[in-house]
Amino acid sequence: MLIRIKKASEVNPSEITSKEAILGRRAFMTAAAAASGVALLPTFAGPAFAGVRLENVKKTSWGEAEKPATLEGITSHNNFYEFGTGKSDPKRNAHTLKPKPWTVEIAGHAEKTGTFGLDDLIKPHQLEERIYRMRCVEAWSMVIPWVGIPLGDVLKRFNPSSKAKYVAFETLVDHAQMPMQSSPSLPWPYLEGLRMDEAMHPLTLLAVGIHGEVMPNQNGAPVRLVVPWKYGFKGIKSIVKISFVEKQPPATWNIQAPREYGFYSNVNPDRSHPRWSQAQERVITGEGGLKALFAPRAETKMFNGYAEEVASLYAGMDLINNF
Ligand SMILES: Nc1nc2c(c(=O)[nH]1)N[C@H]1C(S)=C(S)[C@@H](COP(=O)(O)O)O[C@H]1N2
Ligand SMILES: [Mo]
Repeated sequence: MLIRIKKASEVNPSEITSKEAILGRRAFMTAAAAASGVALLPTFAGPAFAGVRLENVKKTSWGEAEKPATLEGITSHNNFYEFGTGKSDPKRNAHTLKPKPWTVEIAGHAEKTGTFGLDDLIKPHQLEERIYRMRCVEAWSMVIPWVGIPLGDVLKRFNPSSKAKYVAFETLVDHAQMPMQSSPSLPWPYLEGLRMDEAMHPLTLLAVGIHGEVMPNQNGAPVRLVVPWKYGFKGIKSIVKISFVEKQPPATWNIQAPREYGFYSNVNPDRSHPRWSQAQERVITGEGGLKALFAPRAETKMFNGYAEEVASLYAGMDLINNF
């Protein structure tokens, strides 16, 4: 059966509910309930909803003065090595990812742990929009209107113990859904980590949408991390596990090339990458061509412009050596 998905602008909320009922809810409930024993409603996780608006997203003042890149731009120039190493590979290949049903395991030093359906971790009514400038380590940037919730709001419900000094994240491993995991371009799963205070910082998000729509597969559906003062590779996609850990956890690019990519990865125009300067960036808007090469140049700011919010996290630290 072919089901035509309407453009977001054509869909009204009552239709979304009935689409859920028809397309996914029963199958999802069965699978998710079997996996976790919890009743779950798939409100934003799933390919059936690609291009469908998220409802009742609270607007915030974050980035209200910025002009976001187009959805076309944000979904056409990606890094997601599970779908290939080229910027246009994820758009072409990520259709094999099945973001529904989706569960996330919460593990480690916390009072409560277990496996949870995504809609149990992030309630649709909690969603807010925040427009953040995002800076890739490859010296390009984009302004992205994320939909999500602060990561800390999710984490604190599990009552992490005093042993939880860091938070570790893992992406799905599934060679059928992520065919390029058969290639050794990176060690799998993709791993990332944050210090506990970074994870709990109110700027840090778990995002489930972009431009008011469910997260496109190539951007890390159904749930990915967003840390706007760090280089883009900290923003791990398609997360299946979050662990409270005592020691600094492994992070993929740091393992892969420790001289080039540190654990902190804070945006820092004064700390060059060994092979290129980080002082400037190409601002990709998605208008007038998607290629970073033709995008206008801007000066990169310390902590990607979020110094006022986050500099205190690193007071007294040498940010050249702790890069
Ligand atoms: N699992 C996974 N997460 C990932 C990556 C990846 O290859 N695999 N690439 C990272 C890099 S280098 C960047 S710049 C951002 C890009 O996010 P975007 O494509 O949504 O702009 O995702 C990050 N998260
Ligand atoms: Mo990146």
